[in-house]
Amino acid sequence: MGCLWAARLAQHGARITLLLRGEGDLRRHAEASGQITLEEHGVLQRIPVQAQIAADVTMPIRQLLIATKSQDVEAALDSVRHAIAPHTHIVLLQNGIKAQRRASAVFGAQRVYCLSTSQGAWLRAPLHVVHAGSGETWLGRLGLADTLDSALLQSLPVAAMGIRTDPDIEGRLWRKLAINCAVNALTVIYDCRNGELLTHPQAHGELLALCAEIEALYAALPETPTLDNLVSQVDAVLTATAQNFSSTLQDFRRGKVSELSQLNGYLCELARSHGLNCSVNEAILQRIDALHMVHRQHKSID
Ligand code: KPL
Repeated sequence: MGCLWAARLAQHGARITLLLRGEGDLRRHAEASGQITLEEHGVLQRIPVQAQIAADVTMPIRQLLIATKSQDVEAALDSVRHAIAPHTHIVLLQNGIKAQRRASAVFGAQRVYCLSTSQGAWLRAPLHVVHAGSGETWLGRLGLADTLDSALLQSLPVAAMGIRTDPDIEGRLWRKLAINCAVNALTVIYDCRNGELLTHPQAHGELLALCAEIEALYAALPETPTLDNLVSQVDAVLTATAQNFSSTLQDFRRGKVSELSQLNGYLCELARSHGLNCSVNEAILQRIDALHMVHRQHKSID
């Protein structure tokens, strides 16, 4: 997703710099001739972008778009903290809401913008992104229903990314979190496309049990909005994305740390802090941990 945004921002005329974690990423940038390849409907565009190791940034950053997985947001912010000035806009592009809440608490909700997107993208190779499906993108700040900074909006690829402002981005992120908690882990457990959760009887039974617990937790937790029939919302998302592999299953297959600690894990954290039962979500997380262990063992045998 970070590559898609970088490409769109560059096409929009923004002067952007990719902030990379280390030498390995910098080498891959050089191997790609300093270009992002954006693939859409089989057509390739090559877009030159500058890159730098995050820790080496010296100038204050005007706009910082963080496109890491949600569990890496804090480390990403720490790596450029010295370059975050009072005027820096921080834009977060993650699933879940834990990282967004934390960053808003640390930096102030006024300067932390949250994006929620249904754009689809995946990496064919380092810095080669396939734009797999256009969708909408919502932008807002937690707890602030006012209009957004017009300079920020002008600097973003509003038309190309279908960006719209949402005065209740917090509610949107919570609702998306509920859907991700219901869907993502199960696609790993059943190793299936999203749509199969509707047709596989056992998976569907588990989906219904998860939805029931998530809906009950949202009704009981003070910070969450009430969900209006989670099962039918999940049904609609699974039908619309039936052929897709969830982001969590893609991470799992690549042996990457999944975002589930920020999804079901965060919901369980909140539940426990209020003495609420979240046993269905906990059991799902334990099964995922066991699968990760088996996956790692297989890889070390290979
Ligand atoms: O957001 C998603 C994800 O894959 O993370 C869903 C809703 C499951 C669509 O694939």
